[in-house]
Amino acid sequence: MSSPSMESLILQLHEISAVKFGNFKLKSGISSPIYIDLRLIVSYPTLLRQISHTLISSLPSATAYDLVCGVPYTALPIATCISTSTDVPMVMRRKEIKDYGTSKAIEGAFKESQICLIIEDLVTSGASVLETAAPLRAAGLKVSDVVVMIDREQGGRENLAENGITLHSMVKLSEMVKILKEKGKVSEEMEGLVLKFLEENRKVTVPQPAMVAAAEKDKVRVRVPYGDRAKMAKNPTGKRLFEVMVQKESNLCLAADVATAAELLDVADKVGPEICLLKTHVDILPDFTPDFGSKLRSIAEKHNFLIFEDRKFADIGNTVTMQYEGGIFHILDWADIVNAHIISGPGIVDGLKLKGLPRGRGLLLLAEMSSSGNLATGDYTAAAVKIAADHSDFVIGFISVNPASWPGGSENPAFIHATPGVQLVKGGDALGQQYNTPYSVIADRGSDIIIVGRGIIKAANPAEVAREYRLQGWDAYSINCK
Ligand code: 5BU
Repeated sequence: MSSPSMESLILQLHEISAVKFGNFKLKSGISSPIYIDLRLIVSYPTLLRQISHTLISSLPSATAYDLVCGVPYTALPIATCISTSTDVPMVMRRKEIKDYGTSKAIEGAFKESQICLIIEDLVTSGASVLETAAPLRAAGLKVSDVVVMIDREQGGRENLAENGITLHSMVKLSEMVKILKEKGKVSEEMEGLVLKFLEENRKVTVPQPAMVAAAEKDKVRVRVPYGDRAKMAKNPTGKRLFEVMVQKESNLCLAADVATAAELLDVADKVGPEICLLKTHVDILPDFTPDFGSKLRSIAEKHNFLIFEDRKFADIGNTVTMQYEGGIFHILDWADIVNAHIISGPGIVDGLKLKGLPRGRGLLLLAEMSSSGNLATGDYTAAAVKIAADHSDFVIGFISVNPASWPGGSENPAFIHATPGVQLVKGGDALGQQYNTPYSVIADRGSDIIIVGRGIIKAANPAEVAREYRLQGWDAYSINCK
């Protein structure tokens, strides 16, 4: 039920045209019958004060926090207003960090392990909240709650819960429209249009109650730190990978699925500082030349990352020895790591090991896959675990999706788990790929490395976005290590 003060706020937002009805083209290209622009509220100090008050009152009384942080830019004045009226200090997240080696991502005075409440004006997918949570968490702050003025009910709540953040909203978009209709500000027809729009644009159809996610979050899985696991690994490449992860505070692997070798080398150099591993599909590069491997290796040396050719060998042992070493790609010469299906039985590992082990290379076994309807499940996954145990000198770990769910399968900490199908929000593509978030992959599903392709390479600034993924991945790892 809405309170009279809430109704008055909503009426005022409508009055100042911060909420408009009609036919609007959104940034995403879709047409919407409602448009919300809360940047306007800075011009109405009384309203801003009322909003800040109502926002804080909509939090459950048990919510604890030492600091507040507004998501730039619209929520910054709201956070400031909350901070001055409640006497809770504020921190600010820098949106643009020119030289992130020296500039601070978070401004303000704070101590590690303090709890920071995020303040936001409007949540759609939750992506901007996640972009603010990542550097806060990376700076050692705890983030578990966000309070928002308006929840557009388009998957934000679920996406945030996937990342261990509970969304509290002052009002849901559907409730707001209902109030405006009751007060005669919009017609029944317009209310219907907005509700229909919301229904058609709900990204997540099965809402996961935030309570469940919060309870999940409390089930802390203690994990062996990567540094200790480096000492347990028998294979030199497996050992080095763990060491690089610790040195660079990165559990991010870039899936460099770009159109040409030239582009690949370029993105490797730009994103190199953020990653522990770079994954290639060398057979998609039309301009491959024999010096590709040595060029990529010098970039890998410069930025201290390893190279993983996602070749997915699948044949009998004798054939894969030739595919690994020969052909035009000479994968053995430049890839630290390759992977293999186990469909053909353990002979494939013997074959690859014959060539790879003398060179100190490592192998990942495909124990699970990220695509929908794949057959690498149950007994197949268990068979991969068994083969790995029998070849722990060469096998460094697995391609996994949910190793925490394997019966005892992720118990040997010498093995590393790398997971594809990762983006900042849960979802999928048109061809069966399924995405989970860095937090859910690392913290909930117990994997070690996030493999990210289009989430980074299709971004306007891949290096900047890679940094976000690195921070989120590392933060999700650090939570369970403490
Ligand atoms: P994406 O753009 O983040 O969807 O790219 C994922 C990459 O991981 C891509 O190179 C795939 O070939 C690779 N991948 C995968 O998506 N799923 C799997 O199960 C395996 C590899 Br194995």
